[in-house]
Amino acid sequence: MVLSAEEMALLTEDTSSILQTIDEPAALRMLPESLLRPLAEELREELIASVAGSGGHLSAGLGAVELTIALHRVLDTPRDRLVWDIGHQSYPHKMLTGRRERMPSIRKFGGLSGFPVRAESDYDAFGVAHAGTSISAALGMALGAALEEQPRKVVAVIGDGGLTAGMAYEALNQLGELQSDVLVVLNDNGMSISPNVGALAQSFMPLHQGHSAEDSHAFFAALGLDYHGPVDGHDVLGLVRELERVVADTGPRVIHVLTRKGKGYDHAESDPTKYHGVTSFDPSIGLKPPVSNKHAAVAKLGGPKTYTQVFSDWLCDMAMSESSLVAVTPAMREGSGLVNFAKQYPERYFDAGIAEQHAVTLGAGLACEGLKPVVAIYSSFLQRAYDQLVHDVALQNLPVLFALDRGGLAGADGATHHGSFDLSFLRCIPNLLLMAPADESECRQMLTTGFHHDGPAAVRYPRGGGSGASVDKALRGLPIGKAELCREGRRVAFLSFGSLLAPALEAAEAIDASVANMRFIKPLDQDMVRDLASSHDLLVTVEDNAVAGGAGGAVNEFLMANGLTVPVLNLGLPDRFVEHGTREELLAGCGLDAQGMLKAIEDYPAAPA
Ligand SMILES: Cc1ncc(C[n+]2csc(CCOP(=O)(O)OP(=O)(O)O)c2C)c(N)n1
Repeated sequence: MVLSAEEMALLTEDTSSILQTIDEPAALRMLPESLLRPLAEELREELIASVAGSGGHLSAGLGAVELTIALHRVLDTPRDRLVWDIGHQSYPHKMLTGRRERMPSIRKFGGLSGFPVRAESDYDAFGVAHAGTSISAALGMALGAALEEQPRKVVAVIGDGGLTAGMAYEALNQLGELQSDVLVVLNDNGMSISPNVGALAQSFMPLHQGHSAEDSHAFFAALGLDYHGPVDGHDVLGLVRELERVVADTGPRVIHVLTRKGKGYDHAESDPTKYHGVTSFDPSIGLKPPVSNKHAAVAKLGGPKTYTQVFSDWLCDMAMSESSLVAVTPAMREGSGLVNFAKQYPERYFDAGIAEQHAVTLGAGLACEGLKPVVAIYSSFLQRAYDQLVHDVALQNLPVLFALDRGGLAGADGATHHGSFDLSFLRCIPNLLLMAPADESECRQMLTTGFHHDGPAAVRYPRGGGSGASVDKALRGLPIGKAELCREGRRVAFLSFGSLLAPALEAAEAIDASVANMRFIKPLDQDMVRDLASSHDLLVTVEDNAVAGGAGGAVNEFLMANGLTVPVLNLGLPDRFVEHGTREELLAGCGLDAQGMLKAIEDYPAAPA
């Protein structure tokens, strides 16, 4: 490629980097068109190197490199509003909007968020991470701009996976009616985290083989949107030209952009699911290959399992003995540990798409027919399906088991993904059996307990591993509503709900306190609470959930209702959104390690002397 003098001048002597000259999108808009392709190459290379160092979301960003450049080139961001759906594809956007230098800090405590956040940058028009919100937010912005007579453009970028979320259709439906000035960019790579599901995804599928767009056109036209495309999402110049045309237009319109997830990094292109979210790795060899069979066997025997793996094993074991077991996931086959089950029992496995509300009511329907549905769902994603849980499952007392992964602080994904509120919003629902395991073995027992319970049940467990407790292979349940006294001490009694039992025990050692593993948030072991209240000077409740309305609140309510007047210290998550970092860092920051617990007791006005 021959560069003009002007272009050469841009490549300063000490650097051949175009990317370094782009501190803000305004500079990208000044760039000669001929440098857009080399810029895309550089951006992609730096993205790979950056995520290889920091860990984080990779495949989606790789697929959105050209699209991101073209959007910032054509739009006048941040005056024009660019709304990402989910935002896991926004790393290139962060790199072009003044945050390149801080990329190594992404998802680390005190560092950049892994998702767009309004407080982080003016270019992050809307905070996202849960799918399907972009078109609603964009429509709201467009209506706002119209009312305020602001001539700005509003663009929502949503993936074909994001477009399986019901909310996206609710928004499209209203957008088509109001005929507002919103451009929807459909970034279609045929993938969610795993291959995308649903009838619409199937009708998009032929487009990837270069066939006609008639069905997609008809679909969007029926909703009142002008359809443009499909366009090649990796031809940056073609994209710029198409976007210039479509952006200049007004009204509700969609541009259908075909991309490849993982584009430009062979490992990610051939296995985009594996590279969807990664830990740090050597980019020259990719993620570590699976350990050899011999080593895998050793790891299997001795290595600690994550709670997700414990659930995964339990599900397959239980399915073998119970033919009525069916499993439902809202698009989280890998994250929720359903890969083996899906392989072994494909006819009993249902991926509902990114559709938590539908997934929960689907479970209710299955239960009506005598099946035993297990709905595996991240705690924070269940937030969206609250009414379905109350109205469709609990009110009808249907035996649906919820396996809630990522309960409590989830770590690097941050505030949007912490399961901080589930104990609060679940324990007030009648009929629901609610359990939180202290270790991996108990998790398996609770899943069994919930499965055999004749009504709705939920087991909430944290991200990652536990104490490494060896897991009893038997499918044994627990007596419902019975806690376990783990340590007998004096004066102070810890009542631990869930995975913080280990630090509670450590703190108890230091002050010779008693410790109960409460196991059940609902029904509460009232006898245990009564006994501890009558024999101790202070009760300390411990949970990896918001103090507001949490399991400790259940203890307080019981004591008050029975006129028992012992001082109670409720330890749990504070009344603020907790940032990102490692789970250990965040727990310590919330005073939920052993030292923090001891300090809280020391500072408590009614602590025994
Ligand atoms: C409500 C909700 N459920 C599940 C997820 C987990 N999740 C993150 S990315 C993703 C797939 C998104 O697919 P798509 O929108 O097509 O983007 P791509 O990664 O393919 O670029 C899923 C299911 C989420 N973010 N929000």
